[in-house]
Amino acid sequence: MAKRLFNKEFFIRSVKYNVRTLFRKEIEEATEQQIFQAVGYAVKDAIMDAWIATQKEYEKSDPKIVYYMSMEFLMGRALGNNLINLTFYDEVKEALEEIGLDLNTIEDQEPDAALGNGGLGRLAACFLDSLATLGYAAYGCGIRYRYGMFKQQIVDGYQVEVPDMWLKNGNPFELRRPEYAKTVKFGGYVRVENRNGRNMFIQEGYQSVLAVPVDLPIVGYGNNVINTLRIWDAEAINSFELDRFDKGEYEKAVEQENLARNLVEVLYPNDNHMAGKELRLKQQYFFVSASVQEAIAKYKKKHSDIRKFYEKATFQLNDTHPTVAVAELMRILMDEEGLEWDEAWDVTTKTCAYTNHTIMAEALEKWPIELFSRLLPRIYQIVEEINRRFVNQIQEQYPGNYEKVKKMAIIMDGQVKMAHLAIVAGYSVNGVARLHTEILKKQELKDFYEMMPQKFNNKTNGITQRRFLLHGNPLLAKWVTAHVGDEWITDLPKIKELTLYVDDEKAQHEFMNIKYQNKVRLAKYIKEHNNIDVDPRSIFDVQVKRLHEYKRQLMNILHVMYLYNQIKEHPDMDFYPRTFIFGAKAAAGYMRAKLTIKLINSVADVINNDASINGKLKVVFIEDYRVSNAEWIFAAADVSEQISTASKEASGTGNMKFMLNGAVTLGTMDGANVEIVEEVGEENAFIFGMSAEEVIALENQGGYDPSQLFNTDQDIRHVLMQLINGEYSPNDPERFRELYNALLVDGGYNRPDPYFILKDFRSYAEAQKRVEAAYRDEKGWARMAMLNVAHAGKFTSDRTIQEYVDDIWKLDKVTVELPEEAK
Ligand code: NBG
Repeated sequence: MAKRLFNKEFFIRSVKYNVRTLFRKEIEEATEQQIFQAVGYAVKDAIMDAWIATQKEYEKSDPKIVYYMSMEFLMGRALGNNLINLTFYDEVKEALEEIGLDLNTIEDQEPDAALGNGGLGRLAACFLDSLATLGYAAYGCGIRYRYGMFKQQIVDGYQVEVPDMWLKNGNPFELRRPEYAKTVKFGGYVRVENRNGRNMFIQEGYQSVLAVPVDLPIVGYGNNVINTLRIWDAEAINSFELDRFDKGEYEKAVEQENLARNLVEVLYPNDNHMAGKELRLKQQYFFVSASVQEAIAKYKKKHSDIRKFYEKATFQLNDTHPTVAVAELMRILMDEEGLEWDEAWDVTTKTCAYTNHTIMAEALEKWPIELFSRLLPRIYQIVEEINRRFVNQIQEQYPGNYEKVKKMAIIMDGQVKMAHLAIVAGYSVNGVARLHTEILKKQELKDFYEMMPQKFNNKTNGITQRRFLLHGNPLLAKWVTAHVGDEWITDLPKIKELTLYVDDEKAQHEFMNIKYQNKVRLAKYIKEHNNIDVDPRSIFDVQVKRLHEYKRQLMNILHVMYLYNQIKEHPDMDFYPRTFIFGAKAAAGYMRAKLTIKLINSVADVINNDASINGKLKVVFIEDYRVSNAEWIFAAADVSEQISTASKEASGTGNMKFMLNGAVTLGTMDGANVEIVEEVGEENAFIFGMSAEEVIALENQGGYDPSQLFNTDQDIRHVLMQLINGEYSPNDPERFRELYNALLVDGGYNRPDPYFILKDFRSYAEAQKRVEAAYRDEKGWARMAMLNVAHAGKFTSDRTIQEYVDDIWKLDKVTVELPEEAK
């Protein structure tokens, strides 16, 4: 990989200059935040030449572009990652040291760009990294939320949400581009006017808002390619235009100001759950309309035949959130470009592709037609027509079968079903792991699969090794490079050569020592943030992800309660010290999830302060789990908890980050765990619990009766009783009754324990026993952990993106040369 030249003197001068011009200070007087800003601007400078060169190359060679449309991009911090991908992280670190600055401290000043909830948003971020690194022309299209994912504080064991003011100090990497602003219209009505025999649809009486693009550079690794994440900000249309178009009505002007202010104010903090709020639909149409307008404008600069738009552009819809793109594209093609329905439909169905990320019913987007048609009157007309034609098609193919129509129509029971719209109008529908795609085809989307099987395909998720190994775990990254060379950075399967060393005692020793160093680093973080002492020699057993019932953090903490009971009952029992680490945000309105956080913290309080168990067991809840601290957490983990109810976790991507960092999976046969085990071998993971098939079969029977378990299994009963006898809430014994009831009375879907926590409990506890036994065998464990690293090759997002390119997008590869003077 070509390393770009780094000019140290120039860089240092640039940092000093920035401190002066931005803050009127010398370096010695500047605050850490100011230093971060100055360094950030210096790095953006270093990016600029390549960013310009990339744009020029795209203009010249005119490659097909993928527009990755997503409500969420969970980018994390940019500084360290940009330096890594520019290939001069170490050089900058050194240069800064020369002037008395520490790069790690500076990195710590940067707020995470947390414009996403969890896996779906982080996947989008990994995809952008891979697209740039592989040299494909891509735009991320999203929203510049003024407040990203909330900051989580733990107060008295409870989650408290604090607004995330990530932009308060400014963002050195962003570039505002008002010259490309677009107008987006909401509400009003549609007037039909016949002009020269053609019906024109004219939206009137609407409110409009200006969408202003803000660009962030996406640095490819060592290849001079800089792609763009374009996030849209909202502004009121200026009053001059108001005068002209809206006759200066004061109220209207204020309304438009408010609309602009509210529109991009905040990210809805729901993971795998639909908010159903009017503002959310507005956000969706806002960024989609602006992005589609932009894509068309870009195409028209070079091409005159809009009927061939799909040859140069493709829209990937990240879940159903951007699905209005389908109708917006139809609208522009017909109402503005003058195409007939059939022509516009041909273009649209060759342009749009849809990724499904979940089968959770509560996550499926359905909008009441009242709301949808009021907010987007012209778009609704188009969706109605798409639906009318599709229903005709169903009836032709399945004459007299009204069940099919009821199940498949886009508009039914007063609602617009966004997934159906995306499938009907898209040329590709993909799931995110093999098992998930199979469940889509055989269960959730069975009818659609039968009608249009050619659209369905699988794209197992991946992660970028550049952030999650090279940046997040420098010790291990260096060690891997020393053993197998550095090609793994852009060709992860090369890491497989590590298998040569798994039985080598020296290598095992070094590997375990690196893990130990990383555990020390995390232990320090925990001491600083939680004031809990944890022993880096204990097993670090980690579950970090969004808090959701199907992910079963409750099962994990119930098992911890069970272990504690065991230790108390048998004080002399042989027990390998364990540290159970949790990190999770709960959606602000998700009461049962929030109560689970309180339970984890309450259990932690009791156990961590019980001197009688000699520190054998520790429980830590890491506050404000996010991308930046995740990098450290993965690096320090021994055991990766991936314990969702089988069939519910579409893929998971944390599982892959753990694997790459040498943690062993303790999990169910769900999502991508299935493929992880396939790669590394079942003997190098700890698998337990019901299979997806068993879960689905049991669900179809209406669930099961956990009272049997409660009555016959003393240990389970003991733990459950502790939820309601005040063991962990002495001054409010009823506090956790809700969790007890969910497990034994009704946990949703009108049944007890809908996520089969108690059903899988014994099997889980038994797998945990196997973990403990395996960890005692130091060499065996080292071997197993190393094999996990060695077999992580499949799970790079570079592989995933190449599959999207080959099977769906059909993009051309681009190479970018820097002009002489910029080299
Ligand atoms: C999530 C799934 C994860 C998956 C990510 C990325 C949603 C709707 N889905 O299992 O729960 O890894 O998407 O595909 O957030």
